[in-house]
Amino acid sequence: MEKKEALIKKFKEALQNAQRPVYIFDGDTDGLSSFLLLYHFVKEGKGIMQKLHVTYNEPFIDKINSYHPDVIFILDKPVVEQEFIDACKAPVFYLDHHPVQQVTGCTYFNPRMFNDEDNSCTAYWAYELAGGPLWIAMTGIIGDWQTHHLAEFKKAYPGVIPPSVTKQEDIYLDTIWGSFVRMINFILKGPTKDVKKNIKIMTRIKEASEILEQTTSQGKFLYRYAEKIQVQYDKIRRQIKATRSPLVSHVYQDEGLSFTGDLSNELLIRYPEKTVLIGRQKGDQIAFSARNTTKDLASALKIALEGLQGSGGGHTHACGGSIIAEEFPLLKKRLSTLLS
Ligand SMILES: [Mn+2]
Repeated sequence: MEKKEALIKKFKEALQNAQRPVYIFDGDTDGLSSFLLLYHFVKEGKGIMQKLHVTYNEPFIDKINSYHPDVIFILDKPVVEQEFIDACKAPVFYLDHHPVQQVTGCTYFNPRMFNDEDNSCTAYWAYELAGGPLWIAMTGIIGDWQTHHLAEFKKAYPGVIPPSVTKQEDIYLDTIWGSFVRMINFILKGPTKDVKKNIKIMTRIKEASEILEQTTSQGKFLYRYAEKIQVQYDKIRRQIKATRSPLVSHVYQDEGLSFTGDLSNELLIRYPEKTVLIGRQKGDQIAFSARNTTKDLASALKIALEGLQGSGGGHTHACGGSIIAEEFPLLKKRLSTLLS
């Protein structure tokens, strides 16, 4: 295996030589920030946000190859299909921090290859490569639940995070910077056409204050967009109350916006001792996500789903699945018993 420094050097060279890159990035703040950092460095190229795994499919590959990129950067994607990499006609540089993938035919950097404990987010590495701007890096870092460069950031941007606040959870929920990160997360939601436009505008934003204080028309536009999404998020959020049950749970109707991850994040911070169960209903199916911090959720879910028309699984403290709507209350009841 190549040395870490040698790999970083290869990425830096690729970035310096890039003339017409394509960037494929994950559909969250870490992915977006990583893209923006690289884009600010190269000042050229085409960004493509991808919410799902990067898999081989012809229209997608055609879209990329027909742009005639000289290099392809894949950022913050947990899974990239080998077939996809093989079909790319330009060198692929894959930067990520999720569990290590077995991929060939590309230059792959993942901090976990060198230290399994190191899951420093993609924006952190993109900042290492591109060197700035720091506020963009901090959007991805805080958005990805990390605190790299915090002291430096507080100094460079006084006021957005009070000096005494150091925990990620507190930053996320109770500071100006936390609300900024959530705003950026919200501009990635909605119809594809709108999201594309928002991303394009983001490439033109020079300072966070343009958005936070609405000092430019572009900043104002993004602020207002985020505000509209926020209203819908709050409408759902307000309906959720914790009871004595070990579960905090809620089902909302799918209206084209997915808030499952955001709701789980916020609720888990507010109720760290509980298991958070969020469902998104579409027709007679409910797609759900469950998270907690201490109890073995994966085992409980497996038992709770027995005999039900649903499926699910995942990690010890983070699971997902789907079930027919009429059986959701039963699933809830069982989980509540198993996790109490
Ligand atoms: Mn990430």
